[in-house]
Amino acid sequence: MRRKRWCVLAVLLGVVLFSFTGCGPQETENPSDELLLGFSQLGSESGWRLGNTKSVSDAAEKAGVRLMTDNANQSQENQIKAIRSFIAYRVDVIAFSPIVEDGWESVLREAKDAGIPVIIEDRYINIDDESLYASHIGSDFYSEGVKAGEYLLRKLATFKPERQLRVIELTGTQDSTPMLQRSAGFRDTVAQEPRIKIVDSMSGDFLISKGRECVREMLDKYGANIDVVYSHNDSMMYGALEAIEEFGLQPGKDIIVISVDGEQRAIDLLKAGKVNCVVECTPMLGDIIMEVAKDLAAGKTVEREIYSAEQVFTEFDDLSNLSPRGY
Ligand code: GYE
Repeated sequence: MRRKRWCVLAVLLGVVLFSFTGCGPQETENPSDELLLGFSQLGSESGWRLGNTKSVSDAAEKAGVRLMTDNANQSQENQIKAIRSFIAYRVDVIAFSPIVEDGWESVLREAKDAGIPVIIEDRYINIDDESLYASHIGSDFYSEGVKAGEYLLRKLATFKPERQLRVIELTGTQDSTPMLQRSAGFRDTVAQEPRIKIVDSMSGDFLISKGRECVREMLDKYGANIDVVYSHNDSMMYGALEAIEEFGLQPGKDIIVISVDGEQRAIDLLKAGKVNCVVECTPMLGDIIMEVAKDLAAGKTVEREIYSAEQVFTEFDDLSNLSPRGY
């Protein structure tokens, strides 16, 4: 009996020692060589965002980078808390996708004081002290707005000269970079054409449900006097299509539909004639983030601004050979 108790004690002691000496199953791969990256994702509002989160985690696994992630559920406060916890944990590099542009100064100063380099991914920040981040990796949202406007000018040229196009705009999250820049690029491009008028603009917060609500409201207000819906992302566009169909109109024909992102579902709708133009914005930023994070951890200088190459898909293009979008 006594002997049995000793055996149990010895086994327990062994287990305790095993875990304290760091010989547990996750630790066998020499943790000191692996870079630890803290990644704060802003939320899960769209297919684009889910694709972006997956791209980061797949790339981390491929690159042998240990990832500590947090999803802020659309709250800047949560993002700031997550970044603070990465600092407390002493990660090697921090990457985050900022929900809005302002309000990052103090937390980034804390990261700098702790000697942790920061990568801004996807959206931008508005900051006086540029030394508070090392690199920004993402899209040129202004040029996405320009491409949407250029498509509309091309479409206008297919109508009789007296034709006017009244546009309603569905904007993304207030004060986020894609919202500000996709608006500005589009406006600057169509401003040269008096036959194109932006009659209303509402924020759908990048969400399907809000896109649907906004378009319902605008159709009630303007009736069939809407010629174009310009949506700042695919999700809001899916909601807009439902509202247009409910109203008894045909999206893609009665109302011209333009969207940004380029999810597979949006491309399928473009091929089906329900959408007229989809501007690409790629969420596949994971590999480049890992590359830059490794360089930063190795003390190398990195590029300050890394843009993705992006295209535009329209009803005028041959889309038969387009490879699967992957998001
Ligand atoms: O277009 C939208 C997402 O910041 C580029 O955020 C991103 C945008 C994207 O939710 O779908």
